[in-house]
Amino acid sequence: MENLKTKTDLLEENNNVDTQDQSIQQQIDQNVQDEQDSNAIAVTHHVDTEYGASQIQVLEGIEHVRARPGMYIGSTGERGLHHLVYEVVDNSVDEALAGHCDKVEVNIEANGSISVKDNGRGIPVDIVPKTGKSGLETVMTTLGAGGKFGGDSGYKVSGGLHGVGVSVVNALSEWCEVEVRRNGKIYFQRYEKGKAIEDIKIIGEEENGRGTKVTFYPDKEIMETLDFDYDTLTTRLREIAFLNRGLNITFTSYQEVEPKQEIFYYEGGIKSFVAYLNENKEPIHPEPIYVQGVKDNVSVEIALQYTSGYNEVVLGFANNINTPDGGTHITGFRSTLTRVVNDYAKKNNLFKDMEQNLTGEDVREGITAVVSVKIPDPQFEGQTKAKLGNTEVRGIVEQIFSENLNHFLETNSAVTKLLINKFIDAARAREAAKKARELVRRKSVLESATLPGKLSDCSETDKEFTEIYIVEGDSAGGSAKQGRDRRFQAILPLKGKILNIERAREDKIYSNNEIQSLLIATGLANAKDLDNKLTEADLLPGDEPDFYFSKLRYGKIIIMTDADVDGAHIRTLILTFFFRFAKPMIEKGYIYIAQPPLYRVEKGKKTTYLFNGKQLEAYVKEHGKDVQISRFKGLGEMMPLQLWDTTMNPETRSLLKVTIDDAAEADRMFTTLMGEKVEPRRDFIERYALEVKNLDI
Ligand code: 0RA
Repeated sequence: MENLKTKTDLLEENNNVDTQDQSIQQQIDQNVQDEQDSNAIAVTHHVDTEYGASQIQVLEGIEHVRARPGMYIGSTGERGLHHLVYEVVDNSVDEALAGHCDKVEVNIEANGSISVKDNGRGIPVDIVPKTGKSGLETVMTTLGAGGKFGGDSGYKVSGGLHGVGVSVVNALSEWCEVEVRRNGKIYFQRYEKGKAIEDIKIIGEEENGRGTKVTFYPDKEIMETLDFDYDTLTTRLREIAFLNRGLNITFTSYQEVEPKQEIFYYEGGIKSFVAYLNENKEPIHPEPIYVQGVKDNVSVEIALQYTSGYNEVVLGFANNINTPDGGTHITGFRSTLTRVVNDYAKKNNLFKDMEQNLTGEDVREGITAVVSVKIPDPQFEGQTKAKLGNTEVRGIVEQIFSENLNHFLETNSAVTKLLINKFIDAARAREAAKKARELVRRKSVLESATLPGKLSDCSETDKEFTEIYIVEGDSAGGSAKQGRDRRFQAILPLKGKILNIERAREDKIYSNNEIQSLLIATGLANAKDLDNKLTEADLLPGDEPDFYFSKLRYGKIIIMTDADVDGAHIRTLILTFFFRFAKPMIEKGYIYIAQPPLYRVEKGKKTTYLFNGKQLEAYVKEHGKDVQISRFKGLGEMMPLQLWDTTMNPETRSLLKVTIDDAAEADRMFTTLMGEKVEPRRDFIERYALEVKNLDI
C-alpha cells in the first residue's frame, strides 16, 4: 500500500481547480442577515444620540466585510471580482424595474476601475435622521442599508451574488467615487476602503440632470485578481438586458487600444432571449410563443420555441437571478405544459392510436424556454441557493401559463398540429429508448462480473481513491495501461469517435457500443437516473442527493485525449454525452480533463515537457536555438513512464475540472460545436483556432 496515494493526497491534488464551497453560501446569507439585524438594532438604539455611536457600528460592519470577504461575495477570486460588478449593476436595474431608468452604461475604464452609470432618480442626498448622514453616504457605508432605505420599486432585485448591497463593494474597494445628478446639481463623494474620506459636495450643476454613477477600484489587498473578463461581463449584461425588456445596456472596455463596445437592447425581452438561444438550431415554428401576466404582485413571463433537435433547455430566473436548480416557477411551468398539451390533444382526438398520455419529457423534447418571474420577496433555497422556494409562485405560474398556452394552441392550429406530432414521435422514441436502455442495464447486470473486455480495472474499490481514464484508441490505451498505477487507476480505451449525441435520438445513443462500454464501465448504467434523466433540479427536499452517484465505480472520470484537433473533437463528443445525459456528473465535479504535453524539449541533459505553442515559444526565447524539440503525435507515441510523469501522476500532473458556469452559454456552445448547422461551427472554430484556450464550460 505504501505507494498508494492517501485520501488527502488525492483530494488535495486538484490544485488548479476552481471549486466553490457550497456550505459557505449558507453562512454568507446568515451573516449578511446578522449584520443587517445588528445594524438595524444599533441604529434604533442610537436614534437620538449623536452621530458617533452608529458610526462605530458602521465601521465594525465594514471591517468585518474586509476581514471576511468570502462570507459576503463568495470568493475573492475571479468569481467574487465579477460579483462586485453585478452588485452595482443590480442597483441600477432595480431603479429600471421601478420604472425610473432605461439606460445603464458599464465601463471598464483605462485605469482598471469599473464604472456603472444610470439615468435614474439618483441616490437621495438629503440627511437621513437615523444616521445623521446623507442618504448617499448611508447607502455607501452601512451594510444592508440599500434594501431598507427609500426606494419604492415593487420588486427588489438586489441580485449580485447575495444582494449584499453596494456598501460591500465599497468596503472591498481601494477607492470608490459616486456622482449623483439630482435637484439640478451634481453631488460627489469619494470613499476609500469603505469609508468616506470627505463630506458629500456639489461639484457642478446640470439642469434636468438625473442618475447615479458609481466608479470603483477593487482593493488588491483583498482581491486575488483585478482582471475583469470581457466575455464574462458581456454574457451577464446581455442576459440582464434580455430579462428586462427595453432596458438599454452599453458595455465598453477602455482597456484596449481601440475601445471595445457592445450595446444590448431587446424590444422582445425574453422572446429575443429564446431566439438568441436558438440561433444555431432549427426552430420548427417561426416565432417563440410568449406569455405574460401579473397576479398578486408576481410577474410571470414565459417564452418558448421548439427546435428540430431533441434537447431540452429551460432556463429559470427569479428577479433576474438564474435558478439552475429550478424551483416553484419551473415546476409550475412543466406541470402546466404537460397537462395543457394532453388535455388539448385528447379533446381534439389527436392521439390516434396512442394508448398513454404524453409525458413531461415528450412535450419538452427540443424545447428552448425562458421562465422569468419577478416577485417581492424571493426565497432562494438549496445548497447553492440556486432554487426558487416561494410556494405561492407555482400556482400563479400555472394559472397564467395555462390560460395563455391553451389560447395559443386553439388559435394556431398549424403550429399546434406540428407540435403534437413531434410530441407523439418523442413518445414513440421514448419507448424505443427504454428498451435500449434496459438492454444496456441487463447487459451490465449480467456481465458485471466481466466488465467490458477492454476495461483495465484498478484493484482498489473505494471510489474515494479511484479514477478511470477514458482514452482514445488502442495504442493510447496501451501506453496508459502500462503507465498507470494499477492500484487506483483504471483505463478504458474507446474506439475512435464515439457517436455524436447532439445529433442522435436516445434509442440510438443507448444502442451504441462505445457508449455502452462507457456506461457499464463507469457504473452509470446502473444509476437510477438514466430512466428519466433527473437533474438536481428535480430532487425533492429530503431526497438522498447522491442516489445518482451511488452506483458509480470511480471517484474521478478523466478524459485523456491527444493534444491535437482530433483529440479536442473526441473530448467534446464525450463531454457532450455527459452534458446532455448525465449533467449531474458535471455539476457534482466528477468529470476531469487530463493535460498531456504537446512537446518535449531537451537542452543538454535536461528534459522539459511543454503543453502548448505559447509555452514552447517562451521556452525557445529563453533558452536560444540549441534546444531539441520533439512534438508528440499522440498519447500512443509516449513512453508509458513519460505519460505517467507528465499526465497521470497525481503528484505532478495538472487536471482540469469541468464545470458549467453558465448553462445557457454551455448549451449554445455544444449546439454550435455539435449541432446540425455547419456554418456556425466553422465560424466558432475559426474564431478560436488561434487562441489555444481551454473551453471553459
Ligand atoms: C433609494 C431611493 C431613491 C433612489 C435610489 C435609492 C437609487 C439607488 C441607486 C443605486 C444606483 N442607482 C440608483 N438609483 C436610485 C429615490 C427616492 C426618490 O427620489 O424619491
